[in-house]
Amino acid sequence: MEAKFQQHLEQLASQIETHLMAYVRVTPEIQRQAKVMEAMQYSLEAGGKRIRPVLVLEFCRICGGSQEQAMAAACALEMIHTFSLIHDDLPEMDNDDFRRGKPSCHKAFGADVALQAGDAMLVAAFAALIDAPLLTAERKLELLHILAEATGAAGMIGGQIMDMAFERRSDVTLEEQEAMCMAKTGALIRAACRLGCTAAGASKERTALADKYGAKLGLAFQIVDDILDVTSSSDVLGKPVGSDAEEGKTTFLTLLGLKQAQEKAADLTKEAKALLEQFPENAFLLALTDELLCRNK
Ligand code: GRG
Repeated sequence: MEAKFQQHLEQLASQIETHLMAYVRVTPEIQRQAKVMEAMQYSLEAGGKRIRPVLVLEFCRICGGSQEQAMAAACALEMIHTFSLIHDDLPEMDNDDFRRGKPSCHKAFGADVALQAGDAMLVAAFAALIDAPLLTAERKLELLHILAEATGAAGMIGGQIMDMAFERRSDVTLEEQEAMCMAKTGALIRAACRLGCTAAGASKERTALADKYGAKLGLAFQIVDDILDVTSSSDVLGKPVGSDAEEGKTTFLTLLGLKQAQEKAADLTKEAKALLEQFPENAFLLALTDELLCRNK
């Protein structure tokens, strides 16, 4: 199972990467914007686990859809995620010099280009869906709605705004921390599951189940992210570690301690897997859910 799982994961990631690079190809019409395009390519090809697009493709598959139907949504979501990482690393935000094992976008290209590359990536994500092959206009509209809601002030960006406000406070409660992480990290992971189901034309009930799974996985994912910031190394993670503690940030670790945080992530993983039981051909997603709990980066 382990080897088969790894092989399938690598195959999906490689297909996603091929499609992603096609969206940022420099064509003769955009020669003058080559620097920004280069920065977009740099951040997109820097690697990363590709969890969100893999979830899109897999939920589409287990809901009876094809990879071609879901690929544009998968790439669009990874572009939104990459935009958020580029902007998150900027000096005005987290000011991180490394990402995915390489100098962050602004370190390689300057803050002005990185800002524009992030903006252009955000727009390219929506354009990818608008131009998606094989989907009806109605289905594209549903997908665009999911993507917009998950990205905006009610989703990831809203979570980032909450996170920044929490940095000025030392009395953040567990409930508030969960709400912030559900938006900042959970929104895109939930969207991944919903995008996959919607691309396949799954029922509302099925899509709602996938959304519930995504909510649990998203929270578990962020708890593990907080844990790794303390227990891992920058070599393994490809980005600085210990920054949360350095900045005195509230995290699941400061609120719960290591043991309880690990237990909470394990409980959420178990609940997420129970929801997956209601889907056919779920072996890969079950293994992925476990893998994300035990990951080292
Ligand atoms: C200007 C308010 C404002 C917002 C801009 C910066 C931003 C948008 C949002 C920040 C969102 C963010 C960086 C969330 C972190 C989520 C997270 C756990 C990221 C790491 O995801 P992985 O582990 O990364 O999947 P890889 O590199 O593997 O893709």
